Amino acid sequence: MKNLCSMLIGACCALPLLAAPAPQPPGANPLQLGTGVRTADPSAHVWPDGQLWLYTSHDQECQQDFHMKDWLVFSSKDLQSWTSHGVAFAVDQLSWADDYAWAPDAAYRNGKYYLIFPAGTGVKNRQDPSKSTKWMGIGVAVSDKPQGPFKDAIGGPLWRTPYANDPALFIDDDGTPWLYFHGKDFDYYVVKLNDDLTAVAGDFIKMDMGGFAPKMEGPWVFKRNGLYYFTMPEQNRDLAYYTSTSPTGPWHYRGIFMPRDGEQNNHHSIVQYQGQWLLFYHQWLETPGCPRKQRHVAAEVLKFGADGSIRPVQRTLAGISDRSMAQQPARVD
Ligand code: FUB
Repeated sequence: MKNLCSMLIGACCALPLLAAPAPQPPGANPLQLGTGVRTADPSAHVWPDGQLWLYTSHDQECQQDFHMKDWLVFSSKDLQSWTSHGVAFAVDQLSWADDYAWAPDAAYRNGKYYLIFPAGTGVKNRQDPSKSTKWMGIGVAVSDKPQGPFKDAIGGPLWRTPYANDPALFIDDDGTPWLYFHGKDFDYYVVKLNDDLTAVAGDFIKMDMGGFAPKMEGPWVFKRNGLYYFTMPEQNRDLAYYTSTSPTGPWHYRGIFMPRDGEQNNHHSIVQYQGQWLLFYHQWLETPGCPRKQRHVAAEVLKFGADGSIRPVQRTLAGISDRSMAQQPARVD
């Protein structure tokens, strides 16, 4: 009897332990960027301080649509713990836009840090698009520090027409800044910027996508072993890529490397850090207190084949938490 009692007590004591969720390892998905903070559209960069910096969209509480108002910034030395630097920039700092603080990008150039961002005004009428007044353009904000404070570098958008959203700035090895964006009719364009990134310095180029041009937002361009990669979410969902020997194409379609997870958008960036290639993206997750899934930034290790192909990437819980393959972090003084 005594044995039975102690067995029952033992079992009862064990139950809460069994029911408790496994602790999330540092750096696992979604990234631990702050309690209750909803992040999306991550733009990852490595700056001269040796840290990885993340600039993200900031979804509102239990967001139903995309009326976002500011952008957030985070940094990490080891991809295990993240420092939140709060709001990098906000639409209320703009005289020319008051809404649609969508997917940002960032750049370091000539000792300054730049936030390249889409913002807009007006209302989108989803039932009758002919009644929409929504407009979006691309702005540039500048700071002496990666975390800001940023200030509007132009006092207006880079241009008003054509419509522009989701900027991705790629600075080539020769220093040329190429700005890719999602433009009118969901096509992708690229334009060269001037040296201080505050004006266009060439024509808008509607790129040759090699005969296959699925539409949508969120381009990201990088270069690896002399090959340019144009990556984007097909139909805003499946992460796919093209390659070219030129930053302006023509592009050769290479396929999908991260398929959709349900009918929700995705938006990503790709960067090399401490010897590993990393994919940052957002997941839509059940979020306590919200009636629908909300966006949270996550990350995975990205691998390449010998032919330069991007290997298919699974969404994992562990994400980039296993740092055993990474080189030692660069010393930061
Ligand atoms: O976050 C707002 C919009 O949703 C982005 O600009 C798109 O890329 C999609 O992620």
